[in-house]
Amino acid sequence: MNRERSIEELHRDDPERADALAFGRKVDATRRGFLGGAGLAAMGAAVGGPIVYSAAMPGGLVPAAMAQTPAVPAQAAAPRGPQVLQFPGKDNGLILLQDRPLVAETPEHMLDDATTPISKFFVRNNGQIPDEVANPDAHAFTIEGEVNQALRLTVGELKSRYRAVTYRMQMECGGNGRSFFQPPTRGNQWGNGAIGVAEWTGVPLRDVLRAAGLKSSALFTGHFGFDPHLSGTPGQVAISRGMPIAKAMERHTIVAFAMNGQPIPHIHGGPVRLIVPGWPGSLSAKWLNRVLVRATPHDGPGMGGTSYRVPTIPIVPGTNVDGRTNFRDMDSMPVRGVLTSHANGARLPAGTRSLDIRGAAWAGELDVQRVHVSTNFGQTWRTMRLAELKNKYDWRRWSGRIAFPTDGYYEIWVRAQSANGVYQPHAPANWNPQGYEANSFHRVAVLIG
Ligand SMILES: Nc1nc2c(c(=O)[nH]1)N[C@H]1C(S)=C(S)[C@@H](COP(=O)(O)O)O[C@H]1N2
Ligand SMILES: [Mo]
Repeated sequence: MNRERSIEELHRDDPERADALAFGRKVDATRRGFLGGAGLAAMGAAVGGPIVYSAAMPGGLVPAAMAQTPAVPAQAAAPRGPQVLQFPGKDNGLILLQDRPLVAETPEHMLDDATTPISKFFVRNNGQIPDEVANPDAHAFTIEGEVNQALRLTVGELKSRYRAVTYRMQMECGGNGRSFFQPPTRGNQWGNGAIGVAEWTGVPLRDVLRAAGLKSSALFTGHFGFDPHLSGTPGQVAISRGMPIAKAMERHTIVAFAMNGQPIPHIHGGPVRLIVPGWPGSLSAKWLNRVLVRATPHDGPGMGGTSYRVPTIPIVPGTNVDGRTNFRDMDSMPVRGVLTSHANGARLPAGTRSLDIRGAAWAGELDVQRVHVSTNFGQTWRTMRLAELKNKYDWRRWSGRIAFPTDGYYEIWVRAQSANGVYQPHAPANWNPQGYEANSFHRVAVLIG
């Protein structure tokens, strides 16, 4: 479990406690940010042991250990703090972010498999969960709009008439990391766990589009699923997003019918869904029943305004803007790395002097070229080993060994660098009203002894 809270956030909730925890005494604004000897001792007590590299600790930093709240079973009376998802086929430990619509996150340490098992895969719904179709192979979807010949295909026909491919690919929610924004933004308060990397089997969307015949006016897609709107209003669409035709024609964009070698489970959009790897997960329409090819950008719910859009000119955090000007649609997801071998708050036996660690890193359209780990608040960084990719849009699994000079409190910081040289930032940048692209370092507290 990992919910880092900034000093501002802690101050907003309980300023006295925040000061006491961070500085060991009440402070006035001028002294805030300076760690005295008394403050350090108090902070060490709060995190359970001496902070070994305290000399390198940035002033005002709230230790990762203090930001964590253990998840509790959903039915227990717990008005605050995260709850655990209870859902058939899902492991214990996924964090329930919302009941209606159902939204659940995979905590970073549960992303330790090279291929994310279905039992650990995050869930994001915008509407109701639809009724399950009785005969999956008889379920049909259509290709309509700017095509020569509209096409209606059953899942059975999709499987028998087209050649399927299987790739291990990222599917990451556009809002992943949102909880790290300051000031907070609206939407599900994801940590870094709105990501799953499954083996997806399906037919390239471009093969189906070509069969329908794209007109020269075909510029954009719009995707529709059969999940009812939250309100239950017939005909009202829960979410319908679309993409430029070039991404639709990319060979890894597929109409998927299998996930990790089995029919896509109902909760993940079976019998058939789109997988649009490396771009916001909202494009990967579940319960697919229609792809509309358009001559203009799509305008379904989830398009326009500040939805899945980020500023092209940075705005003052907290500003109320409508996104109509100086915003662009999101495309590739940003670079992000996580530690998966140890959970935030892990305790290690006294005398532990080295530790094998591992994790994952990904960067949407781009490859990851480096993963660095620091145990001294970013003073020095060690380069981790990267595993091979199975295919484009796979994630980079990484591993390495770190050392600890003495017992005490440490934070393992992970930062990845994408192929264009860009590192994850210390704190999320380019604040935007709906909290997209928050990709700051992953911080994991460990206590030795
Ligand atoms: N029909 C439909 N498709 C959808 C959604 C939805 O609510 N309805 N949610 C989208 C969003 S925002 C994400 S992040 C992914 C989540 O897929 P998952 O639940 O399989 O993890 O599905 C996308 N496809
Ligand atoms: Mo999403």
